Amino acid sequence: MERILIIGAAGQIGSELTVELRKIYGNENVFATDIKEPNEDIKNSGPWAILDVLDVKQLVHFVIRYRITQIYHLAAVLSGNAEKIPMQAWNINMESLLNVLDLAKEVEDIKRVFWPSSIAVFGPTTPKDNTPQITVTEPTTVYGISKLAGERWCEYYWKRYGVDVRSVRYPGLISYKTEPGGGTTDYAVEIFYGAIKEKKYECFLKEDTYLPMMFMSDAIQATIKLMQADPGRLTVRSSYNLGGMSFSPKELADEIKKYIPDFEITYKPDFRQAIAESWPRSIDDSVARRDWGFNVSVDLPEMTRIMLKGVAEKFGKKLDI
Ligand code: AKB
Repeated sequence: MERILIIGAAGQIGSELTVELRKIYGNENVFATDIKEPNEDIKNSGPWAILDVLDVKQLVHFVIRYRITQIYHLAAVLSGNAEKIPMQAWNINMESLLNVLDLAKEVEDIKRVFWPSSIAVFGPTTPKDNTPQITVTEPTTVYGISKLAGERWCEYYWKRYGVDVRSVRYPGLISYKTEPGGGTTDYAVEIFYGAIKEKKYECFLKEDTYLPMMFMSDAIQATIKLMQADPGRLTVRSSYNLGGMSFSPKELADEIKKYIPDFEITYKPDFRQAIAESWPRSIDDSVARRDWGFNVSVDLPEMTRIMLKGVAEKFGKKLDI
């Protein structure tokens, strides 16, 4: 029987992943933890606790006490925020991962670890379109540097100690249940709140900035699929490229206008423009498709519809779309 620890369960990915994992493994077997309280659904449907992954003693105690067999370590400082506190972000992102990897190496019960990497491992010297699995990785953000170093550590722990750690390079993730915080791709979520609340949005990226994106349900399915895959099929132990869809702020705004014709978007690029320009426009995820059957089902029109409906409901509005 699996007993799963989620670190970062109150965040954008964690809040939805916890729900899905509880459906599969049973509510009582999925332990939601974070440094802040998760949402009511998570608190009411299964075990949760305040846990700081940087506190090794607390972490070890928790893992032993609840006989944890799998860890999903999702806590991180994202790209935009990390640029404001570079050394702190580096320490948080690296120390937390190394704490988890070391724990998995030492505690026999822990059979599998998931850790997310990002398209941020790529940089301005990487081919921008259909970016291959193996290519130039010279990130210019502290977040990207921490994710690239993290990938190297994951592969090292697998090769050197046999820690079964699995990872994907998430593109920008879009969801309405829990808002993201401090990322460069966050505009693609914020825009829906602007559209529903005020029929307008000021975008911090230029209108023609293409970035790879994915709807959260596809990201969650991919994560679980990778974690359930036969280890013998996995040829990448650093992190798998995941694509999804690619669009620009203008294309997304045009899609929103199909439902809200008087929606207005304006552009005021800030420091995140340079980050976005250093990342790929689209991703080649053929290796993930081949190794463990990665696929996506939500495209830009479908995502726009789901997001508008979901955000509208949050504000007590009903959109008949
Ligand atoms: C960010 O924008 O920092 C993240 C990411 C692409 O990893 N969403």
